[in-house]
Amino acid sequence: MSEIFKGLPKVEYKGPQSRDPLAFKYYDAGKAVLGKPMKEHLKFAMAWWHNLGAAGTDMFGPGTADKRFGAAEAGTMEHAHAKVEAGFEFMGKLGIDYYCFHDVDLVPEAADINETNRRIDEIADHLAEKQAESGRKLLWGTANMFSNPRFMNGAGSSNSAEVFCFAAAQVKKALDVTVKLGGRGYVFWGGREGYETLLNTDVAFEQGNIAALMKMAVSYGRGIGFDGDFYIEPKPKEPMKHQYDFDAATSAGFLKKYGLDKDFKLNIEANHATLAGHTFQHDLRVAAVEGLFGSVDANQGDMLLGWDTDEFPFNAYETTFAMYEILKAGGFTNGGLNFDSKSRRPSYTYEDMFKSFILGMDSFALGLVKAAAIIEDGRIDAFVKERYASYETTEYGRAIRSGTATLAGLAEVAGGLGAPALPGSGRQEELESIVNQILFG
Ligand code: XLS
Ligand code: CA
Ligand code: CA
Repeated sequence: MSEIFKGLPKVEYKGPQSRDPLAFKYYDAGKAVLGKPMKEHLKFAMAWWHNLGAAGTDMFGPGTADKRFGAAEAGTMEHAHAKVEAGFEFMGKLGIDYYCFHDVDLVPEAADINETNRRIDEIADHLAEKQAESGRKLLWGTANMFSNPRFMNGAGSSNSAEVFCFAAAQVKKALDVTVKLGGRGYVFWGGREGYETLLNTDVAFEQGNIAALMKMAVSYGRGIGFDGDFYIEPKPKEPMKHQYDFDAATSAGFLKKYGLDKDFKLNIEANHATLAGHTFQHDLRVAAVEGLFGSVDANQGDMLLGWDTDEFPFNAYETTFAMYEILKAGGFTNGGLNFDSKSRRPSYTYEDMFKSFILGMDSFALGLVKAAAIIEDGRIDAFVKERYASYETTEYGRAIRSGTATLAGLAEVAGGLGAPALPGSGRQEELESIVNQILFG
């Protein structure tokens, strides 16, 4: 197959002073940070759907980008194969080791699911060849159970048992392909697993059915040798008004309620966390605290827009705080940083695809370096430790922590303390100054 991204180079690291728009300024794959190469900390992945699929279609008009990659017509098997060639050339030129897909990003969906599955097998063989030839890998796979009209009321949460069967069939096939391609993760993003009105919805019934679908996936997946992680990817709204996997905390509660937390972790997406009214950092922290930190969909939203804009990460504060959480959580094992991000509609050229990833990868490399610097600096950690010191330095504090304290005993302590002491300054502004000093100093 001939070169698709003609004239676009293999992107190299040229350092922060470089003016070359097609070079990395911060991402230096082999450079060690906290004793490990950047590349291993970051484990970048390309989202098949946005990078090779999204051509810029929005509610007000058609696509602006030509993503046929040399195929005569979009939406054909010729196009599906061209996307494989384009995807691997792109990853090669950017130095990205992983990719993620939905079943129907890979192939055009046919009316009959048996034909769709045949097409998926054909493309999976092509992907396997390209993986073997390049050493690039699948990070995770998933099934799109939200686009086809049959999923209008959800997949696992559909009111129709027939639709549930189609969901099961798609999950089974997507797991087969994920295992065939050596993927280390399988994602359930809720899609339309939610509701518009309680007037027509049995919430307990629907949630029980989603859990049943997930249990079947675990049992089938483990049976065919999948030993990676299943993930729930939380999202609060869009497309449904109320989504069952609202945020990390809600999803953690769901997984624990249904006994799925041994097999599942969370895939935290930045833009979904902010749509839930949290920061990206908050949802990462909750995932880690719950023992469910797994993988990340890297992107960012727009504070002034209330929808899922999936922009390439640009905000260095956000990437720094995200990497701070990821480092503190022990880094990635099966997961990675999947750019579930798309270039803006007016950025429609092949060159823009390259520049979008350069921005995202540089933003995270910068975030990694700065997060490591915050940890090495130690002032923030030291302050957090000091802030809770009274639980170590007093007998009653230690009793509270060890679970031996009683209300009566603590009431007696309070009685002897007289006027309540103020808990010590939170020093937020000082800490924010430290972060700025580390970022820009
Ligand atoms: C949509 C989600 C989706 C998942 C995979 O908002 O981000 O793309 O990552 O189904
Ligand atoms: Ca996502
Ligand atoms: Ca999204």
